[in-house]
Amino acid sequence: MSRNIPERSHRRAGLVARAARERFHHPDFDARGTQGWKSIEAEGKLPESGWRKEQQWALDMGLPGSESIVDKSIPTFARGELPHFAGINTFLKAPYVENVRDVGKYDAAVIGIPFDSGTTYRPGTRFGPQGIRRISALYTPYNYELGVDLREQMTLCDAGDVFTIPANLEKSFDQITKGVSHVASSGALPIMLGGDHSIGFPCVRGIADVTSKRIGIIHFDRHIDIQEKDLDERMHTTPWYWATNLPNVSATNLVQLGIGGWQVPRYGVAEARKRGTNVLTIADIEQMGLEKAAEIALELAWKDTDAVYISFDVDSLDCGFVPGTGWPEPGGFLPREALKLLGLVTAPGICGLEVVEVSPPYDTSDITALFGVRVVVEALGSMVAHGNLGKHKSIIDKPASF
Ligand SMILES: [Mn+2]
Repeated sequence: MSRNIPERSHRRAGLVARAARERFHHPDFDARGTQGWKSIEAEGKLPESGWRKEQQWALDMGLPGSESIVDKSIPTFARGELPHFAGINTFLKAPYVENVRDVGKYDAAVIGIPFDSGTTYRPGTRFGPQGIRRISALYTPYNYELGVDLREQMTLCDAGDVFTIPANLEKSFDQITKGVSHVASSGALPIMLGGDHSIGFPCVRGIADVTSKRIGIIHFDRHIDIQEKDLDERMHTTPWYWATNLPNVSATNLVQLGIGGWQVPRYGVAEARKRGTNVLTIADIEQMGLEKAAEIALELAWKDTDAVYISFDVDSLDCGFVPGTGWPEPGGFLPREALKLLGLVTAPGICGLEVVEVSPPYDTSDITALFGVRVVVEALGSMVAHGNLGKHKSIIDKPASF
């Protein structure tokens, strides 16, 4: 409370200082109503058998620690989550699935797509999967506010990278589609680490190919990315032109969040108008609020569709938060806005997720890559919290056989 003149006069009168008393006088405040308290309570209800299993596995694989180590759960060779600075990095130190035929044993599979040949300005996103994996080592599988522990409540693997062909967009697209189709067919949720945004088309095609059902897309970006070609090729400015040409993907189910600024090509805008995509700018979202924006996005993406795909371009954030990206633009989302919106739109379940345009060579202190990690764990955490991870399996009715 403010220290105003009457309080001072009380003090002079020899009364107990009101400021000191009133600081603790909030009759409406119920600590147990806060998220902080509820989260503390919720943690106590989470199992820890996954963690115990990992510790035992670490001892079995890495040898029990030396005599002087008091904590007998510590192995000689680092295995699993700890220490965060050690180990061979997969995404979130999830098991590396060397034989990709085994991905179906997991609820979700991370696929690296190291590809930046669709870039029209800054390159470097071919190092995106490595950069994201490396800083993902910083994370635990537990989220305090959501009260979820991914290690206890789901299984995740890292399928490694798709073999892309830097000199050839089309061959790379075919490789990416085949890889995504394989993972989607296995039943594991495909999570793609880009890579520039040109991968949006082959990734969606990979899922659309293995289902007769219709797919909506929620796209976070500053850029509209729906022109037919750029520099005579299907570059990272074009994915939604091609994706919404697929027979079971409609532009009217494409919801584009955060578009704006001075880097949106007019050809793309004309195409969006022609096809009837749905755009909410930062100003639109700010005005209506995040909850309403999420409701509208879900309504449009799920209208007459059976699943929704999420494409998250990290440049949808204000460039101050994502220096390591291909086309930085001021005025985008704040990180906490984007995370909240992402959590809301992934809550009902999704059929795939891509996080694109992380360019480690331009990054500072890993912050762009770190946000890339956060996009993935936020989506998984939200689906786990709402019990909707795995719902996408029901749409796979034309599994790819390789
Ligand atoms: Mn973009």
